Amino acid sequence: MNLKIVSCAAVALAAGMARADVLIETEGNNTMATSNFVNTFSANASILIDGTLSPGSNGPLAVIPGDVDWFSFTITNTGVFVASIFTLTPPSGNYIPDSQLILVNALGTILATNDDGNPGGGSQYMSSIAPITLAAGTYYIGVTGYNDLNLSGNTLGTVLPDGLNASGTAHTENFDYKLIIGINVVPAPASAALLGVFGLAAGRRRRA
Ligand SMILES: [Ca+2]
Ligand SMILES: [Ca+2]
Ligand SMILES: [Ca+2]
Ligand SMILES: [Ca+2]
Repeated sequence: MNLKIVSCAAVALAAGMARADVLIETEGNNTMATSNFVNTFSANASILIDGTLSPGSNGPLAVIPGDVDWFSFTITNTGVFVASIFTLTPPSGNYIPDSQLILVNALGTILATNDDGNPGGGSQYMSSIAPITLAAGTYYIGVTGYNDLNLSGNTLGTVLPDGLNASGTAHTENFDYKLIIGINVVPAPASAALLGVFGLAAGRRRRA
């Protein structure tokens, strides 16, 4: 055991230099209104969410929509957000797990969607949301299965997930996942304003 590494890690944890938390998904979270609330963030954070996406059914008499999982979080400052979803469920026969992700603000405006961003080269059809700057507020991230969002490639989608494909059939995705979300807070407006004042003063000095 390397005692130096252990003691450094202990110091880092004690100083609050890094935060990592795990959340286990709780059903029913199929709508924004019934989302699993993750946390309120005022500092950099990385959260791991463990969940399962369950298939709907397309029976002869009824269609039961596929599972949709919503998670919500609040940030108290402007922050840069990222998300990636991985599966540990191996391909089976012709089936390869195929996720879709969506990021929505509190007004229901779609900010980002992704189909096959495939972080880290895992299953080829898993998703990721590239760094996006968010103002302070509450946001919702949704996990669903192909092709609930009617996405054409990785273009920005226009529909909220309902567990149904464009043709009205249920998505039948069936996999366990690990959803990683990260938030890095950018300098608060007060700090930026202060920098601006100093910059202005410096500029005036240069011109004098
Ligand atoms: Ca679920
Ligand atoms: Ca669900
Ligand atoms: Ca996909
Ligand atoms: Ca749909």
